[in-house]
Amino acid sequence: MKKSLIVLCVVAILAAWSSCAKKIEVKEREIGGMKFVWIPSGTYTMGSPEKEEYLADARPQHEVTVDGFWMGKYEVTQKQYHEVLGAKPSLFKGDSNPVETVSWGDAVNFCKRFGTKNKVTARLPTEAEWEYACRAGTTTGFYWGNDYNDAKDYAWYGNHFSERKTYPVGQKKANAYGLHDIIGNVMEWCLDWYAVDYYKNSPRQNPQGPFVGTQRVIRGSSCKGGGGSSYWRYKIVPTFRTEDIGFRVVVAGP
Ligand SMILES: [Ca+2]
Repeated sequence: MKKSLIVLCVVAILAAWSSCAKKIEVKEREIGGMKFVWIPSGTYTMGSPEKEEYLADARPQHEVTVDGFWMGKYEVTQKQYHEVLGAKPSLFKGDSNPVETVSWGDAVNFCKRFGTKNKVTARLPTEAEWEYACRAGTTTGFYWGNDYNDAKDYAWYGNHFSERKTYPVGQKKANAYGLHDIIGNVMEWCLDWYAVDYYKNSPRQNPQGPFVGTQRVIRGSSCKGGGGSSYWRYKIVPTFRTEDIGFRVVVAGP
């Protein structure tokens, strides 16, 4: 009896220690009415494990180091987009819903205008920054673990809701860096050109993607589909606009 009590105590202490160890202090700031969280510099393993045979372009896994940066806590909303560019392009209307039906150029233009207006250097995240921020220290397929079914707590993604539309940002649980909807709701434009074999040649330090290309990288899956995992990647021509692609903003640190 005594023995099992001791074992129970040890298990409880270990569980408490492990949940503490995973906690990351979330540092926030607000710029021009947009909330940002600090993503600290670090090194991680980018890309898909070998077992995911269909994600050939997300292999091999490779070590990447990124500098710290501020990242939009939420996807850019329709209200924010309208305030900066005076346009309302989205199909699924709602001030707090993510803006969509925006091209890569529209997203870049927003970042430039937002940066000028608020006297900061604003841009889209690189693909390496995006995955690093999404993983938030995890090595599992999703930042909430490996179970696709747990998406219902964390993302507008998967089979836990029937209406295939966007939802107001921030309704689902954040990841450990404090980012909401980084998976699901809308897919997110990244800064990089896409190349199928880029991971074979990627530099280790702050990779910026290939120098040229015809398609840009999008990440994160959406309310309508996609691969879901932190390492899933997709590509699309930069002029394309559709109702489940939006973006979030990165601001240079510190
Ligand atoms: Ca998203």
